[in-house]
Amino acid sequence: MKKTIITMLIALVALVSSAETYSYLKFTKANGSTVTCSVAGIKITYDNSNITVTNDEGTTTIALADVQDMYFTNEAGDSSFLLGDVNDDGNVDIADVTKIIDYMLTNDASGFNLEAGDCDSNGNISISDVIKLIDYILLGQW
Ligand SMILES: [Ca+2]
Ligand SMILES: [Ca+2]
Repeated sequence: MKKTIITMLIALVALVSSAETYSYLKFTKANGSTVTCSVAGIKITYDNSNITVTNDEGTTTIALADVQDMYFTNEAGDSSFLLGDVNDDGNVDIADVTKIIDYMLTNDASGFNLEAGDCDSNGNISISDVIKLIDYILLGQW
């Protein structure tokens, strides 16, 4: 009996120590932007069309239809950027295409949002990001 209890305690300790703790809850929206919420004091509620996250920092409301992905992470990351909005002006347009090409030619990253420019999310900036961005501008979807 004593041996069983000790074995169970060891198993419990192992289970607790292997469980990961995360610092942030992150949402990816349909337009590719992300919203990062600290899990400190987090409370999540749903209503008909919105998800509301309340934490120690305040309240964030996101339309459920706009949520593409939701996951826990330890990366604070950039709280929000618009995928393809390379020049950070809030719009995805031909000026962003020009900016990516400029960056590829000059390697000058000033005023260039690298994260937003990696349209195919492969970790680097290349001609495939330009193609993807042009496709998005023409078709309206990634
Ligand atoms: Ca832009
Ligand atoms: Ca890329």
